[in-house]
Amino acid sequence: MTRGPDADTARTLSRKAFLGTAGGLVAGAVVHTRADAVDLLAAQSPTQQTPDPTKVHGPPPSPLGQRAPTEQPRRLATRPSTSASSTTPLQDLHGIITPADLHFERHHAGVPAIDPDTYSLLIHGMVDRPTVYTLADLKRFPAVSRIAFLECSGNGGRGYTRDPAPQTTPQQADGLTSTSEWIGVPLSTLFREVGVHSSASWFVAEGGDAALMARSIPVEKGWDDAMIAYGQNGEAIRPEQGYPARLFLPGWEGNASVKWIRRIEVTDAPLMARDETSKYTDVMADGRSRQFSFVMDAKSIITFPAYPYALPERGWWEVRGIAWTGRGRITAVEVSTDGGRSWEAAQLQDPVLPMCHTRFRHLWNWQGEETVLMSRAIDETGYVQPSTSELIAARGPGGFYHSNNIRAWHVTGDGVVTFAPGDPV
Ligand SMILES: Nc1nc2c(c(=O)[nH]1)N[C@H]1C(S)=C(S)[C@@H](COP(=O)(O)O)O[C@H]1N2
Ligand SMILES: [Mo]
Repeated sequence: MTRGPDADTARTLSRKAFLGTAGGLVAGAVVHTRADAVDLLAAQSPTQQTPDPTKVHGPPPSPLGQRAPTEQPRRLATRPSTSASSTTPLQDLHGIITPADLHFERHHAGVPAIDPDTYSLLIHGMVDRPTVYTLADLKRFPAVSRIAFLECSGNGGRGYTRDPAPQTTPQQADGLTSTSEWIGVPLSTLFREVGVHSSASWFVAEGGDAALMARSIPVEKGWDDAMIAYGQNGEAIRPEQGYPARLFLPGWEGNASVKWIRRIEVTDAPLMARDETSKYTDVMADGRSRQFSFVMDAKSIITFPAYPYALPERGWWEVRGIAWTGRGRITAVEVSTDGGRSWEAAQLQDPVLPMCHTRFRHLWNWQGEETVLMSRAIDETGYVQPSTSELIAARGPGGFYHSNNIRAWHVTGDGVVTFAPGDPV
């Protein structure tokens, strides 16, 4: 039987199933006789807190489900302020979908309360028919669904250094990325409805929160795969994610996916708004700044084993993580278990979707050596996730946005795992 890494393996019975012995891959409690099985069931016996579940009926069905009380994944708020963020507990998740209540948050003026009955979206500017859409109007158009990541371009700044803090969790390192199924109306449908002029080259998206956040987007993205999303993982989009509707731009920096969207102005020039001039521009090594760097570069992070986990024993461990890219599909993730001296192709777990978190897995037989674990993502354009030194050489020491350099985990001979510089030795 394969046990999860977090399982508290009760080894009260004989344990003979190790790789190379009884054929099992992972150490577990092996049941050899009927007496062993009776012992095992007795070990699950009731305590004062939890009565024997085979002796009492449980509660009836309920209108709203709850997590098991022993599962308490939490977003981590960076600082208590209205212009703040909270991170997804990447190390606690399975698969690729982020439960909506754990989707990271980033907002510049708190979460507004917007009445869906009076909500509207105005599209005007270089169009034939300026139009106001209600939420019901938006929902009436043919809908699309897309499973895709959303990442803040400020994600991962903590790893953009040759000397990162060892006590950093995956959530703290890279928790400003999440994946949802987004449901909504393609912006191209609305563009056709209002008759966007062929001479238009940009559109400005404006949010209805107190930040009045505005971003200029090349009009091609609107025709391509942009959407006005009102659904998230099977339900209405959460208030934190932009209820009742947001712009969603697959693969592009989160900031441009304007939440609580209330206005789109089609133009022939960018607005030069605050969030595309003083912020969300990237200082380069030569001191100049890069503007409108929309696409998120390929990136990956090992989420297990990772700080604060400690490997309890030698043997086979599955190194697990996520990789993603704004340029299409992840085609490979390579894992090094020897500090970057050698790299092996990890297994990609289906589904592998474009612009979406992709799971990778790699079996590792740890024999108690001190080492460094690393992963690097490769996408369908051939782009390879850079080392920290490579990225610093290109971007200079002051990089803050788009920090997609390799992440690494140092493992001591005792199995203690800490965050480490993403530079192969
Ligand atoms: N109206 C509005 N849209 C916004 C923001 C905001 O503060 N106001 N924050 C942006 C930033 S910086 C990011 S990273 C994403 C975060 O989306 P999420 O909170 O759904 O994860 O929303 C973007 N859209
Ligand atoms: Mo962001």
